[in-house]
Amino acid sequence: MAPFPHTFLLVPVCAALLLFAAGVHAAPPPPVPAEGTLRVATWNVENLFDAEDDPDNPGDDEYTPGSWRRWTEERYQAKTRNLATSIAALRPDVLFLAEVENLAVLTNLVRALSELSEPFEMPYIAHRESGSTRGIDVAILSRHPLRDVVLHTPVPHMRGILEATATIGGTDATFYACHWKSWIGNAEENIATRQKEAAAVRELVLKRLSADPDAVLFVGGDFNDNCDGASLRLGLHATVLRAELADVAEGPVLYNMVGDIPETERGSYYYARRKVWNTFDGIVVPPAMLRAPGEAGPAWRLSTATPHAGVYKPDQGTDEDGRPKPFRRVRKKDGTDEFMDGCSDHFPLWVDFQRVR
Ligand SMILES: [Ca+2]
Ligand SMILES: [Ca+2]
Repeated sequence: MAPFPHTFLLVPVCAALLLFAAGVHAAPPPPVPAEGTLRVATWNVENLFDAEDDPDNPGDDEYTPGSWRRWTEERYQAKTRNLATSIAALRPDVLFLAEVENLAVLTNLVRALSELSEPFEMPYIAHRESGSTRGIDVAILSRHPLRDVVLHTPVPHMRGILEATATIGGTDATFYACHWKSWIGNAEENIATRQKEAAAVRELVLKRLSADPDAVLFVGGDFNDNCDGASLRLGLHATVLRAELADVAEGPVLYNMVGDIPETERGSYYYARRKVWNTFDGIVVPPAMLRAPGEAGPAWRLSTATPHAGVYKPDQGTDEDGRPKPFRRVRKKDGTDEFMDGCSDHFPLWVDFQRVR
């Protein structure tokens, strides 16, 4: 037999072994986007604080070299490098971020991306300091210039909704970055806060769509509510079920792209205490952006490629059980401490769109 078939066989076997060595549960990144693709991703990067104590931000006191977290410059830079490596593998054109301390950590992340052995340039940053009591903000990184940056604050002392616009392929695209109220504290108050935040985003989206029914827009981030939760369904009017898009009695129903990810692969956050996967992260678009490329409508549509949406489990950010691996000091059950050297307690989520005109 000619040697050729053997060589052919050897490649997949080696790839499988490498995958095993890297941890069977991390997964290769999605395919490199084809020409004319817009890849939008969202990632809650879990407390991306620098190591300096900002006297104006009491929320950062947990993340200083002298704090229990032992948050040193070295650890901060190591976490940033892990995030950069994972983002470069995912190759988003626009990335929604949640839980960043300030503009400096974003600039540092952009620099880390450009200093990789295979640099990935995302030089444009949208960020505004929010009034968050935890001292964390939302942000947007982009390969395209961002403008008209506005922070909407429907609820005081929260992260707010960060809006920014980019002209991509000759069309304006508007991005709304979200990080709604968490589950910490009073449950009823939290639900009401999320509802208020969701309703505020809904209002911004409807305003944009009434000015231009073919508007290209993306609502992305960590909603702190599952993809079928009340704030998304009743506040934002976003669904994961395409059949529900037809119900337009209260205006257009938006589509949460999580609906296109198989249910067994949707988990982006693992709640260890209850041993359950959640999908708090999402990217929501107007229904017109789902139309087939041949139909009239927005210049950017959901990609017809397979797959076109997913949760990415990066090598650096996935533990041996296939769950998100954070980067922080943790107290173990036996009372000893451990420094986890991953990325975040969330996985990033991505969706591909394509230009149709
Ligand atoms: Ca700080
Ligand atoms: Ca401080």
